[in-house]
Amino acid sequence: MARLENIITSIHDIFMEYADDGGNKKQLNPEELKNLLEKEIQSPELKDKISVDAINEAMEMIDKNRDGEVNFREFCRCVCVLLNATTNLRWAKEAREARTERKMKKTDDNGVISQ
Ligand SMILES: [Ca+2]
Ligand SMILES: [Ca+2]
Repeated sequence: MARLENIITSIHDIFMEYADDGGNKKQLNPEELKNLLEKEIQSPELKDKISVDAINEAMEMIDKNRDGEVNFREFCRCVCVLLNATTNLRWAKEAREARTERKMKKTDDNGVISQ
């Protein structure tokens, strides 16, 4: 399977796996959402974006139609927010590294030994 297809399938499978635990089998209740976020998000940067400790806060952010559960569309929106956050962090890191590299190169051109 192509990489993007693989990711799309994985997103669907993860949602269905956790949504299937209780109540509506195609929606995440707050407990199911908490379990999903705890187990499937490990990096501190992303944990900062969605607080598992304050699950009501996370629920408020994700549950756009205010029915108390997260449907697949709401979950996809949440994944997009996390994808954007990850991409922004990565690009910011690359920009910082490029600036540092340029500074070091400049210093070298002036004949100063850089550290
Ligand atoms: Ca459910
Ligand atoms: Ca909802």
